[in-house]
Amino acid sequence: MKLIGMLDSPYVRRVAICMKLLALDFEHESISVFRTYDQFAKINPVVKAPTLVADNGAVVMDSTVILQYLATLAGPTPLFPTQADAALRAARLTGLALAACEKSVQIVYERNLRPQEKQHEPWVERVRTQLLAAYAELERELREGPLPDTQQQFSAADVAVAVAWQFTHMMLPDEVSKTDHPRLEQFSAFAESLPVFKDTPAQ
Ligand SMILES: N[C@@H](CCC(=O)N[C@@H](CS)C(=O)NCC(=O)O)C(=O)O
Repeated sequence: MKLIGMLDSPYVRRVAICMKLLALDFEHESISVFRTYDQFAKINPVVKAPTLVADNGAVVMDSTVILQYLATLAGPTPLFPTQADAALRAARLTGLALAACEKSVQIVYERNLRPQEKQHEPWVERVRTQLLAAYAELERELREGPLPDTQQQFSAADVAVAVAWQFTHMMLPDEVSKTDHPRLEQFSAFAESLPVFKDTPAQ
């Protein structure tokens, strides 16, 4: 299997970390959807990161879809809880973390890809409000629910939360206060200290 895309994408990073936690054998090709568009397009003409090239050559995109497929290759694992309450909490955390990633990416694209005179501040303000709402909800969830103590206990949802927080602060250091989100900050610091996160750096 090959995982295509750069680890500065939270979507690529969450898949790469989960693949390592699943001990799957894969090659990682660090190709940019922007700087190496044509090279990426030869693998996946839609040019979306992450892209997974399966062992039979099938090309699959979207981090959640890729993880859904990878779950079928794994035996029972804490990464993908199946017990209803745990699965529901994982779904809630994952949805919030992915919304936070999406809203962060939208601000980054608006700031970096659009000429300044074409940037639309009411849109950025709306996205910023959504970003803050996602992190406020995540902070509350992390305060109320259990968190993993070891790398082996991580669910894909825990990975998504940690990766999202790191990504937002890497790309938009001033948008979301760390002091207003102490549980997220503490959980992120713990996750980023673990071997699998260190071995899969965003930058
Ligand atoms: N929902 C997708 C989002 C993936 C995504 O937007 N990736 C970005 C890189 S961070 C990308 O491919 N950008 C290029 C584009 O959208 O044209 C997922 O979960 O994989």
